[in-house]
Amino acid sequence: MLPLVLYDIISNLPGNQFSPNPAKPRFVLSYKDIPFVTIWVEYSDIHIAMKSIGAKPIKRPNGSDVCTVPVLSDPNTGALITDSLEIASYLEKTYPEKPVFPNNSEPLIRAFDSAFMSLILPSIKPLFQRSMEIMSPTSAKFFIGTRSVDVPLPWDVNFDADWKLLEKAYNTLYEWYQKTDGKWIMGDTFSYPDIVIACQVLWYKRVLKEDEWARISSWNGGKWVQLLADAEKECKLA
Ligand SMILES: N[C@@H](CCC(=O)N[C@@H](CS)C(=O)NCC(=O)O)C(=O)O
Repeated sequence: MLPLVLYDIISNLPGNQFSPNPAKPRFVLSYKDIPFVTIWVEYSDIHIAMKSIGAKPIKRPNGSDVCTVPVLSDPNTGALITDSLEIASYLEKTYPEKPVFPNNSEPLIRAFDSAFMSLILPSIKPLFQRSMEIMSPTSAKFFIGTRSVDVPLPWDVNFDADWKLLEKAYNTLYEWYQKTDGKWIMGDTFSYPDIVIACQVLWYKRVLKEDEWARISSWNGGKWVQLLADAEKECKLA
């Protein structure tokens, strides 16, 4: 089997990885024992680099086309897939062993993915601020320019209110997890929503300052740090 190719975002951090969307396919590939290599792309070059390999664009809020990462190229089938959820869906259909959508749960997982994004989006500003700080100056400028269209500046004020909002979102998530008996959202069965949440927490861990990360680590009895550690172990990434 030829290794698949995952396009992810470069950063100033050792090992590069920070962005939650490309992290999701990384976890899925690793969980399914599928060989892959990563190509690291400068944030400001994503559109041009992904367009040049023929990736499908999505619409920005202003209606213009934009190519995003993650993109996955599978030389075994010729597939070129954009969007973390579509990549997970493709991998599940093409490589069904070790399912991440167990028991025909893909429709419900798609609903979860959208509900989770809506839950955390209102408190995204501090994360955008910290992400921009670990990019090259050119990418940081580009990131502010494009992301501030749907998440208006300033990102660095009102930190406390944003943290409270984020904590509230995780309290809701914690209530969902409390409805099952095991450590995963489907009880003893590991699945894609656990990956989605773990990748979000990984983002926080990678970009936040120590005191900010300590704050998140303390929420819900350490549930989120533990979930990240468990998911990394399950996906053989730790
Ligand atoms: N829903 C998409 C979101 C992808 C996305 O927004 N990717 C960002 C990086 S995390 C991007 O490539 N942005 C490029 C740009 O704004 O020019 C997914 O889950 O893959």
